[in-house]
Amino acid sequence: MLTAEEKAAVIAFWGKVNVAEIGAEALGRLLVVYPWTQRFFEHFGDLSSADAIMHNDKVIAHGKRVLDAFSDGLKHLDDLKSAFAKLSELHCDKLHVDPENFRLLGNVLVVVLARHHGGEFTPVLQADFQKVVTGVANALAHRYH
Ligand code: HEG
Repeated sequence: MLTAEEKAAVIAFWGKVNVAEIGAEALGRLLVVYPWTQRFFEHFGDLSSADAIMHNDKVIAHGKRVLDAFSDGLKHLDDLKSAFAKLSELHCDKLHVDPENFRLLGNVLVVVLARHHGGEFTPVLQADFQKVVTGVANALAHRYH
């Protein structure tokens, strides 16, 4: 998927990312920009406006949780399918999340990283990172049946 140099560049960049902040913003923006994704989070309380979503404590906490799991996955870039097998089963069997949503979140994540990291998130790095989010989305969808 990526050469050794590309993987090293992605991981070095990721080391500078504030996972809690970026996770909260990415999940919040997913819910704002693609409002139908809110149906999975009705038990999170007030999602009635962009402001309510972006300041919702449960959204903020869950965004961190999701991105922590994503970070763990970056340690297994050669075997994302195994790394995300358990989470794939959970999202399929228990959470019933349509896997298309993994792709949407990956794309939102790239946008949020570009906003926060600007010049440092070079087009080359962005292209490599796009491959990573696609790989993670495919891995999370892999155990669906
Ligand atoms: Mg999912 C729970 C990871 C995308 C909806 N998600 C979780 C959990 C993790 C996780 C680690 C907790 C699992 C547990 O309870 O053991 N999620 C995860 C990753 C990604 C992702 C790594 C993509 C990179 N999730 C995702 C998307 C949606 C979604 C796109 C829906 C639009 N996740 C979802 C829901 C829960 C989790 C509804 C349960 C939340 C709760 O009730 O606390």
